[in-house]
Amino acid sequence: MSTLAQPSPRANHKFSERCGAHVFAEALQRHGVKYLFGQSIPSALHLVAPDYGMRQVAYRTENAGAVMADGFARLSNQVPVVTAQNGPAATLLVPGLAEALKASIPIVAIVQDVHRKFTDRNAFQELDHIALFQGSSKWIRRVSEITRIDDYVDMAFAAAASGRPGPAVLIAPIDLFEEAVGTSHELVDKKRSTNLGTFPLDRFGADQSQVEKAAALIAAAERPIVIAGGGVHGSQACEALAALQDSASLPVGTTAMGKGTVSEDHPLSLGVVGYFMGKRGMARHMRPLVSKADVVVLVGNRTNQNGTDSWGLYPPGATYIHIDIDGQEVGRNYDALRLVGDARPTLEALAEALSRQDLSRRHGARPGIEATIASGRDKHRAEAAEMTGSDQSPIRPERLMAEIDTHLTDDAVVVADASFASIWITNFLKARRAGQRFLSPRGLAGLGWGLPMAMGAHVADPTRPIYCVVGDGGFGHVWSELETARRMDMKLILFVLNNSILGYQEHAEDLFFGDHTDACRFVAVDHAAIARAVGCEGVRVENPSELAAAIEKAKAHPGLTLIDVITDDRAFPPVTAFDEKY
Ligand SMILES: Cc1ncc(C[n+]2csc(CCOP(=O)(O)OP(=O)(O)O)c2C)c(N)n1
Ligand SMILES: [Mg+2]
Repeated sequence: MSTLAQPSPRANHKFSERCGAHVFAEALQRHGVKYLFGQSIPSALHLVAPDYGMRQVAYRTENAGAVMADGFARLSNQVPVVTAQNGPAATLLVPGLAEALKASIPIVAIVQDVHRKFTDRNAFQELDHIALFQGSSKWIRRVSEITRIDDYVDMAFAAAASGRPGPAVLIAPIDLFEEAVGTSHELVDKKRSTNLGTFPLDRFGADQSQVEKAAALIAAAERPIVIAGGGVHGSQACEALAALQDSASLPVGTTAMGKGTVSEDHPLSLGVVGYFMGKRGMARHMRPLVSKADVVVLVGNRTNQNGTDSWGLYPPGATYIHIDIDGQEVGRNYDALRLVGDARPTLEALAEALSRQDLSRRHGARPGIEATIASGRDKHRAEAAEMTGSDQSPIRPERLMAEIDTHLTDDAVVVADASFASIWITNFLKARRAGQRFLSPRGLAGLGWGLPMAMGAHVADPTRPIYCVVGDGGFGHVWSELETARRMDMKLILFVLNNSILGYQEHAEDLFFGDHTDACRFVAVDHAAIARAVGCEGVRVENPSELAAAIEKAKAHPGLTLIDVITDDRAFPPVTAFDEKY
C-alpha cells in the first residue's frame, strides 16, 4: 500500500511560533489541500505542512513535479499545489504550467523568491519570475506582506479554479515564510472560511434563450453530431452528456482529451474523431457522420488543429452550436451559436429544453446511425486484426494495446505520454463508461509527461489501477522519477514502447523530407534494468506471448512495475497524414 496516506510530522524544526509558513499552511488546509508537490523549498512551509495534514510528494525535477500536480488535478477535480525555489527551479516549472494552461487544468504554483532586503541586487538565483511565467499561467502575483497571505492564496485559488481553469503562480519571498505573525490587527481580523480548492469553482449555465435556440436547431436538424472535448471532463459533465446522447438520440464523437466523456460501447458513440482517423483508426469509418453533419454541437472543445484534422474534418457549411466556459473559444474557428457557460448545467438545460421539442426526427434516425456506427466498428476491428492479433517480434504496439484492453476495468485510468503512445491508447483501448479517464498531455503534447502524470493520478486516487504507456524517447526525460515512485510506494504499471527511436519524429521526417536526422536513433537501452536499479520491478518483453503473464505479475506487485516492450520501429499509428506512407 502506498505511503501517501501518512503525513510525517516534523518534531525538530524551529517554527514553533506562528509565522508566515503557518499562515500559508492554514490557508492551503482551508482549501482542502492534502498534498504538496515540492522539493523542500520553501522549506519552512514544507516543515510545518504535516501539522496541517499535508503530505509532501517530493519530485526529483520541477518539470515532473508540475506535471504530477496536473495529473492529480485531472483525476480529482481538486486544485493541486506545486512549489519551487526561485531561479533555476522556477524555470523548470514552465513546461508543466504551459501544458496546464493549454489544457485548462488548474494548478497553484507557490514560488519562493529571494529575501526582501536583497530584491533587485542580483541576489543568488534571483530572477524576474513575473516575466518568466507570463506566457505559461493565467495569473501571477507576488505577496510580500504577512497580513496579505490569506488574500493572495485565495486569489491564486480563485484564479486557478474559476472560469476557464489554468495555472496561477504565487511568488513569495523566503523571509515572509519565517516572519513571526505577532499580533497584527489585520491578521487577527481575518475571517476567511471559504474552500476554493475544487473546480469548476462557480457553476453557471449558458443564457436560457440561447439554449432554447440550440434545442430547436438540434430537433430540426437532419444529421446533427456532438463533439466533446476535455472541457466535459473538467466540468464533470460526463453524466449530463451521456444522458443527452441517449434522450435526444444524438451521435457523439470526442477529441483525444474528451475520450471517455461517453462510453465507447454506447451504440451512438463514434470514438475519437480528428487527425487519428487514418488507416486502422478507431473512428476512420465514422468520418462521414462528422463531415456530412448539418448541425455540429461542440462542447468544451477548443477546435484545435489535431482535433479537427487541421480544420479539414468539420463541415464548412454546417450550423455550429458551441458550449464553452470561455467565451473566447466560442467562434474561434467556427462561427457558432454562443452557449457560454459551464458544460454541466448547460448540457442539463439543453437536455431539458430538448425534452420540450418534437424529437421524432432524432429518434427516427437513430437505428440508421447506430447501424452505421456498428458497421464502422466492425470494419475497424477487421482492419486492425492483422496487427492486434500479430505474433511478430519485435512486438506490434497494437498487439500490446489489445492485451492491455483485456485488463481494463471501468475504474482503470490510462495515462500516455505524447507522441505515438497517446495515439495508440486512443485508438486501441476502449472507454467502458461515461467518465472513464484517459490522460495525455494533449495541451502541448510535450515529451516526458506520461510517467509524472500517472504518478499525480495515483496520488489523487491510490485505489485505482493505473496503466501508463510511454515511448522510450519521452521516458528518457523522466527516468529519475522512478526513484520517487519507489520511495513513495506508488503502484503503477508502466509500459515503455522500446522501439529505440524517436518514432514520430523519424516517421514524419521520412514522410515529409525523405530522410531523418541523427537525433532519431538511440543505442539500445535496457529500461527494465533502470527500474530494477532503483528498486522497482522491471521486466523485458520481446515476445507477445509473454505479455499476459507480465501484466498479471505487475497487477499483483504492490509497487511500480516497468514492462519494457521491444516494439517494431516500423509501426506507426493511424494519423491521417501517415496514410500516404502505405
Ligand atoms: C519536449 C518535447 N520535445 C520534442 C518534441 C517533438 N517530438 C514529438 S514526438 C517525438 C518523438 C518521440 O519519441 P518516443 O518518445 O520514443 O515515442 P515514439 O514515437 O517512438 O513511440 C519528438 C521528438 C515534443 N513533442 N516534446
Ligand atoms: Mg520511441
